[in-house]
Amino acid sequence: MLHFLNLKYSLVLLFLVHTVLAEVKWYTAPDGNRYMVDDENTYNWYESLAECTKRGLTLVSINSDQKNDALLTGLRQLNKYEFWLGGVATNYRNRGVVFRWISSGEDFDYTNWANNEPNGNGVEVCVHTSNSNYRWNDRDCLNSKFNLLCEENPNVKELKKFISLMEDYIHGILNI
Ligand SMILES: [Ca+2]
Repeated sequence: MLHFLNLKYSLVLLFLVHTVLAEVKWYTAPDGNRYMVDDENTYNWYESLAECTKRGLTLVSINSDQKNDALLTGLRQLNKYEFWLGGVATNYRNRGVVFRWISSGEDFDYTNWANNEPNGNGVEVCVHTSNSNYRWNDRDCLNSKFNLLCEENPNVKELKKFISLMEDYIHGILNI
């Protein structure tokens, strides 16, 4: 009986430890965008994408100076610098290396590459923030471990806005 109880308490303790380790933080940037961060554990790019996805989120895309500045306001407070972004490269036979955002499928328009980056020539395929200036580097997706950063999928956010507008519209028509 004692043996059984010990096992039970051990399992409870294991669960608690796991829960504490898996704790993530949320913060709202000055532009209203919300981000989820796990700065204790390290993930490769695929694990980061999976962690975001299973929470209904996605890896972050940065398509303007304004979004970049607002995002970095929060990240600087954590004193952590290396986060995977949702940028990924494809090496096309006729176009060469093209970087795009995984949440939207859009090619990079805005960029914030570090000096002499990207230099991966389609071998370093995934993009992350690096150093204290958070400028971007292309890097091997599988063997590099960084912090986790997720956001609500911008397309899902737009869709929710659209559905809410439609609901208001229909309620207006039906007067309910
Ligand atoms: Ca690189």
